[in-house]
Amino acid sequence: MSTPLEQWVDSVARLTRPAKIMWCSGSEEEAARIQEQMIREGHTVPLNDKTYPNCHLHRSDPSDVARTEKVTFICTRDRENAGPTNNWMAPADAKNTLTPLFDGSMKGRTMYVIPYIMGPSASPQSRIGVELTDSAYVVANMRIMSRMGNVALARLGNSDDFVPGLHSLGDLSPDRRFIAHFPEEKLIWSIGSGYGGNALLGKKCFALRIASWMAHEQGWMAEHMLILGLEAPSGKVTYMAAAFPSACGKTNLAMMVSALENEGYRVWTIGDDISWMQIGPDGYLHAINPEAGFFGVAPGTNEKTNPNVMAALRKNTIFTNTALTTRNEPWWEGMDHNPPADMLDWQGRPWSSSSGPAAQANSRYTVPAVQTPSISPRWEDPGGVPISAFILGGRRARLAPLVYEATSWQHGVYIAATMASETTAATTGAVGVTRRDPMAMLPFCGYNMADYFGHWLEMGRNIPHPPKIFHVNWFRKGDDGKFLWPGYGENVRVLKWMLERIEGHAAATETPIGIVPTPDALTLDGLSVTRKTMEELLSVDPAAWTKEHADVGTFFQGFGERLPAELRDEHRRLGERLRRVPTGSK
Ligand code: GTP
Ligand code: SPV
Ligand code: MN
Repeated sequence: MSTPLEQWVDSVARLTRPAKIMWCSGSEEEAARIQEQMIREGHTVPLNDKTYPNCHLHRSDPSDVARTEKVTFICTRDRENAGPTNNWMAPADAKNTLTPLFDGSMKGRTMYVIPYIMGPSASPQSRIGVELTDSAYVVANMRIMSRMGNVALARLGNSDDFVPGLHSLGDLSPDRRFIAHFPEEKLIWSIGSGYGGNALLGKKCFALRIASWMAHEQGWMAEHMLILGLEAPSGKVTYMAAAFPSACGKTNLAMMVSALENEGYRVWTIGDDISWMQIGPDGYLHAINPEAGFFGVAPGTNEKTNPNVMAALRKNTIFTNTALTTRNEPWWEGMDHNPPADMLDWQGRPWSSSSGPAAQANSRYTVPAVQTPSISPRWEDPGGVPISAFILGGRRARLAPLVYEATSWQHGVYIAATMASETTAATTGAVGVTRRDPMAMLPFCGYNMADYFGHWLEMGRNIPHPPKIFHVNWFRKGDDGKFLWPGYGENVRVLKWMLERIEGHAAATETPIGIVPTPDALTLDGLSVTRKTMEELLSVDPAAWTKEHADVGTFFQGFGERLPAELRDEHRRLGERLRRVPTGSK
């Protein structure tokens, strides 16, 4: 008798017709063979084995360098269950469209079977997935990003309780690229891309789109959030989870080297992208990081902005679409001031300063989480860590103050549901366009977003000690177009204010949009930010917010009757508060 997993593998092999099937064990010897295979295929080179031991540079197809939201589908029987913010196809139509593309797509190639656990191996909150792929690069990445191989098979046994994900490179043509999710069956089909969130199916496809559906059904939360611990001088660690859209600073905040380390404040990393949370026996929301590695943005990463990750990625790391120096080392914009001479750019072509960026704007590193010096001793705690704060944020050149706090859970859900951010290179399409990105989940929510808002409201009613909700904006710019706030390690000053709010003793003033620190409430010792800049960073402009309020109204209309009444109420109340502010005041 074959197991449910074996039956599925057989049926996929009959469709895709690989020359060979390889079950991944997760062993070191297997990892070495996969690396050799990648090098033979010609898109991967080993890096300097003295300065970057066991590291590789992979160049993806130039048309395949970011997630492609346009061809990402939620395939529910009823279109309404996918909602107005997702692309939808009927499950049968999706299968009819994709089956011919998978037909024979692995001919002459190896099909890898990757059983994996999302979450610490010993955690009851963890879940199992299995990815079938014809990409050695995907295997090498999944090995870093998840607990992969025999450890997952042992946990699965003969059970059918796993999320199947079928992936094939196909012909890599953007016209024949589809990332299809079948949440009712908990199934994923992805073809035509070898890149990041399109191809590493444990990450956005399972841990967010399918998991958000499961979480809604089962009463937990799957969120696009980093998880960090803020240690205070007393030694007490307070855990926080933060939702920022793609390429808006999650990895950097999670691994920050605190500017207040001398005062005893430091940051511990639990996760940098995804958080699975359920209510613990102590009445707090408990978070686990479902991933085992970091798939981080390279450009802008350096010894000053993120020394922890710079230390981490000196071994066992895969670089994707960075430049290559003559010393066989990776390079990207913002790594240091002076680009080394005679580099190859991300496509392997000789680079000169007139030929544009050397590294692709969404170039990335894949690094095991344990290699990060700031990794929390509790990062694999089977029970997760108790969360005291949710932090929401995005890129807003104008409008949003450095930090503000919601007056209640319901008000916090309104702030989360109306978040907006300027788009980045993490997804294909225009960069720098402001769009609504509720909970930083716009591209990742596996069901109707109005129902998802309802789920947040419901969770708030059920959590005895819900996290306090804050909103931050590290990206506000002055009239000169420069960032007003120094960001990175200095962001700990804002976290410290949050901690004091949680403990109930930080100075703050109420504004129409929420609770803002007084300019003196933030610890600014050793920082060259003037009082005037600080006031600008914390200012709330009623006229600009009145425009924002109208824009949110239009956004909400898209959800029709399904939008929870609580959010309509919060929206009306914000309008009233804004109207009460005397015009011309700040
Ligand atoms: P995904 O992996 O796509 O989900 O991205 P992320 O949210 O983890 O973003 P990440 O931390 O990788 O940062 C993305 C970009 O924003 C990088 O180029 C960073 O250098 C930059 N960045 C991060 N934090 C700050 C900050 O506090 N201030 C400024 N100005 N830039 C920042
Ligand atoms: C993001 O875009 O939010 C990422 C990178 O974390 S990817 O894995 O491509 O989704
Ligand atoms: Mn992300």
